[in-house]
Amino acid sequence: MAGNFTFTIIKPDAVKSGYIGEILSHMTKGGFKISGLKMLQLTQGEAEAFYGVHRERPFFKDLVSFMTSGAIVVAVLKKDNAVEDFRKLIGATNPENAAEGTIRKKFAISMQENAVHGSDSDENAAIEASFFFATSDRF
Ligand code: FUP
Repeated sequence: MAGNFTFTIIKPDAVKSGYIGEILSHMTKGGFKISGLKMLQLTQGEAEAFYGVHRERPFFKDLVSFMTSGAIVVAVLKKDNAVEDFRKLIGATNPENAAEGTIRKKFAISMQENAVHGSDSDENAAIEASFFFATSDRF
C-alpha cells in the first residue's frame, strides 16, 4: 500500500528568489498537509550524505556545492499516495520537460537549480524525513 507522507526540500535557488511562501502554498493547495517544517543551511557533509546515491555521478560535486550555497526549507508532507502525487505536483527533474502547472515548470531555473526535491519512493521518504526530523518534530 502506498505511504501517506513524502519529504521535500525547497532548494537554495527558490529560497533566494523569495518563493518559499508561494511554493508551500502550491503544496497545500495540492492537498498536502505540512507535518514538519524547518529552515536551515546544509553542511557539506550533510549534503554529501543526503545525495549519497549520486556520489559517483558527474554532477555530484556541483550538486553538493549548490545545495550548500544557501538556506533551504525542508518539510514532511502528508497525503494519501503522497510520493507519487507529489512527484506529479513538482514535475520532471529538468524544468524544460516539466508539465504546465507544476512547481518546477513555474519556479525552476535549470536541471540543477530545480526549485524543489521530492522523494522518489516510500522507502526514501522515510529515510529522508528521518534525516531532518525527529519523530517529536512531526505532527
Ligand atoms: P529528482 O528525483 O527529480 O530530484 O532527480 P534525480 O534524483 O535524478 O536527481 C537528483 C538531483 O540531482 C536533482 F534534483 C538535480 C541534480 N541533477 C543534476 O544536477 N544534474 C543531472 O544531470 C541530474 C540531476
